[in-house]
This record gives sequence, structure tokens and C-alpha cells, in this order.
Amino acid sequence: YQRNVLDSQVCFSNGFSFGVATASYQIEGAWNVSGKGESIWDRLTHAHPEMILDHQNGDVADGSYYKVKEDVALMVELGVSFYRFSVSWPRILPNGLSNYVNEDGVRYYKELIAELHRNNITPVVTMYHWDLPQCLQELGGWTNPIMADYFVDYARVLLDTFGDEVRIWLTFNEPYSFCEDGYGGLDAPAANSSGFEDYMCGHNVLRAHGMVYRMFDNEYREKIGGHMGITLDFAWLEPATTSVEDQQAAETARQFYFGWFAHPIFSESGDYPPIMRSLIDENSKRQGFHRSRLPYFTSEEVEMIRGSYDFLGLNHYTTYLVKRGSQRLNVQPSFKEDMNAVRFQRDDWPKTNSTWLKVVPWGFRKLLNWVRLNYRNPKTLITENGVAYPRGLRDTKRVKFIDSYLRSLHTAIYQDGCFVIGYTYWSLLDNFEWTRGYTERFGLYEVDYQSPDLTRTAKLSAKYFTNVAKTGCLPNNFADYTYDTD
Ligand code: PNW
Repeated sequence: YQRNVLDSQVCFSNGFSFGVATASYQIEGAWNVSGKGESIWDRLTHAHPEMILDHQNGDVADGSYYKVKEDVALMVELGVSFYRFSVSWPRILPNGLSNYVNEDGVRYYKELIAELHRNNITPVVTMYHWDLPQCLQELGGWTNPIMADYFVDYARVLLDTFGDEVRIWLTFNEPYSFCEDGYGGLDAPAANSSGFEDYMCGHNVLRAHGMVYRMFDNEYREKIGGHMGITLDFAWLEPATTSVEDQQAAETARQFYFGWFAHPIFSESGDYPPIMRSLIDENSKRQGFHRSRLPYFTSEEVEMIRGSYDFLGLNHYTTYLVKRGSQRLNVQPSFKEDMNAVRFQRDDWPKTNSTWLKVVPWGFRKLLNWVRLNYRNPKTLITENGVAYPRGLRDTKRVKFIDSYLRSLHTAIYQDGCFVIGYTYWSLLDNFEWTRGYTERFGLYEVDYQSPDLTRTAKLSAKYFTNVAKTGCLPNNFADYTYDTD
């Protein structure tokens, strides 16, 4: 790698923040300790180990439940200004409902938050990062409309308990992932019902988000201040060819993959994207259903959800090409059939240790501009970006990945005018990567799963990221972070 020494250094402005992220089930362990209830991920990994690549689970994970001081010390070393973590719903409310609060769960998050504040690190808290209480799944989980009310009750407990110490809240992490992969795929609860239950899940999650945002606005904002948003995952979708057909297919796919959740909340008009509404309505009719498989919001719900944000949390990892699918009649209805478009990646895009993640930094800039143009340039926090490579401390490839994505982000902000206020690396630590178990390592710090105390060790990328977080600039001299052998 060679850079012209005359290149001026790439720097982010003073107000721009750097942070790292994790999620409860992926790092905490202590799955049945001190009164914690069972989550849908506990259930899936215990009942169906064969559905996890290495047959593992999050019973122990990184043991972060016992490592508050140790983990915060790593963040101090990194020099990050915020930490995005999630609260485990069944750890706080073992029965899912708010009649009983588990005190040891409250103690753990209070200790974590206090330790962060002692070190000047701002907590950014996700209320729901996929670990639904199993007892609520027995009621149908997110397909049951009452889940929105229960989520409001849970959110109220969190705001009452932690509201004085936490100013930045995210309601949900990636509803697309947990609704589509959970109700139409292999993530918990692994319901095989795409084209039906995924849409029901999305509908209730959007209602739940809107209800919690309005509650926050009406009852908490004045008292505790703060900001509330939602994290959505946006892979960039580029037309496979310049044909009008593929360009239309790509735009339709964007409306299905991002617009499904972004349009109701962030667009000027609200509600589902018109193309999603019309395609699913038409398909449902043609398939002989008497009502659309995509539920309808009441006009009150449209208004409640429209504009229910202070900022957008955006997860971005990769890019896909899109071409028109062949509309097949008489097939099982599904999300993919409804949009009639196919996503794929080029073989010559650099591979990583995740089959779904190819290194395509230019997609980041395109995506951010699409968001700017479609949703009136919302205030955006990049809540996740990162990459998995095989185990090893000399992770030059990760350094290059982060550096290339940060350059793309820099261009989007300072040349194109996208309103992005911070960047979060996923993840602080190697962790339990859902159905890929411990086979994918995203951490800036390696976790030694063989050692009894789950030893954390800085990778080269931690050194690189420390430099970026502390200076706000990308290094001109890459030599410190690369080795000739790479
Ligand atoms: C994220 N995609 O999910 C999750 O929020 C994290 O919990 C997870 O550990 C992380 O990715 C890394 O796997 C995503 O296909 C899943 O673009 C898939 C995609 C993006 C994010």
C-alpha cells in the first residue's frame, strides 16, 4: 500500500465521535444467572445446536457480565467517546412483563453505565437487540400485536431505571434482520413463514417503535433530555447493469430492504413505501387472498410513526448487485418473490470470513447519499460497521477495511453533505455471531475462548482505531499498521 506523502491528511471535524458496539446475547454470557429469564436465542441454541455453525451458544460468550471494569478499560485504551451496548429484556424482566423487575439485572447495567461515566464514555443503549423473552415468543412473539404494548412497558422500566444516566436511546436493532431472518429464515425464532409473519413482525415493531418514541417525547424528554432513534441495516444495492429494468429492480429492492422500516419513520409522507404496498397487495390478490399479506396502518398509526426519530442509527457492512427476478407464478409467497428482484455479489469483490460480507467501500458513500436524498438528510449515527477475518492479532486486512470505509464516509460527509455525527465499529470484542457461532471474529480485541478467564488481547486494528479515535484523522503513514508479508 502506497500513499503519496503530499496527500493532505483526512480528518473528521471536532464534533464527530468514534465508538464501539456490542449486544447483550453476543457478549454477556451468564444466561441463567441471578434471575435472568430465557430468551429466544437461549431456546434456539439449546434446542437446535445443529442450527449454529459450530453448535455453540451464548451461555458463557465473552463473560462480559463479570467483566465491567475490564471491558471499559479496553474502551479507555481505545480512546472512544461512546459505547453502544444493548439491554437484555429477559435479564431485566424475566417474565417479559413489567410486574417483576430482576434486581441483579438492574445492578449490572447500573454498574456498567456508572463505570462508563467515570471514564467519560457516553452510553448509547439499544433496548432490543434480538433477545426476546421466550415466554413472549409463546404468545407469538412479534407477530402478536400486543407485543407492542409489552415493549412500551419494558421501555418504561428502562427509562425510569436508567433515564437519568442514559441520554441516547435506540429502540430496535435491525428490524429487517430479526423480522425477515427470524420469521422467514434461520435466526430465532426460526419460523418458516416469509411473506406472512415477517410482515406481521415488521408491522408490530414499527407500531412499538412509534409508541415508545411518543411516550419518550410526551413523558420523559423534558425531565431527562436525550435523543431517541432506531438502528436500521442498509447494505447498498447497486443495479447489476445499466438497463432500465435492473435500475428499477434495484430501486424496488431498496424500498423493500430499507424502505420497509425507513419509509414509515423517516419519509415525509410516512407509511410503507408505495411500491411495496402495491406489489404485495397485487400479489396477494392474484394468489387468491382476500386481504393483503402486508397489514395496513390506521391513519392515526401512520401519523404516530411518521417522524418518530431524533436521529437514524445506520448499520452498514456491504454491497450487493440487483437484477430483475423472473416473476414466478404459483410459488410460495415470500418477501423475495414479492419484490421480484435478486441480490448477489461479484466474485472479484474482496472476500472476508463472512459469506455475506464482501469489501465494497464505495457502496457506503452511495448509500449515505441515497438516505440523504430520500429522507431529507436525517441526522445519522453509524451504529455498526465492521468485518470478520480469521483469528490473528496482525489483522492488516481489518485495518484496511476500516480505513477504506472511513474514507468513503469522509467523502460522503465533507464532499456530499451527508449529516453523519459519528462512527461505531462492530465490535469491541470477538463474540457470538448468531447462527455463525464463534466462527466469525469481528473484534478489535481477540477473545481467547480456550482460556478460563476469556482473555482479551488487542489486535493491530485496535492500535489503528485508537489513533483514529484520539486524533480524529486517518493516518497518512500506513506502515505502522501493515506488514510487508500481507
Ligand atoms: C449485524 N447484511 O447484523 C448485527 O446487528 C450484529 O448483531 C451482528 O453481530 C453483525 O451484524 C455482524 O454479523 C447484520 O447482510 C446482518 O448486510 C446482516 C447484514 C448486516 C448486518
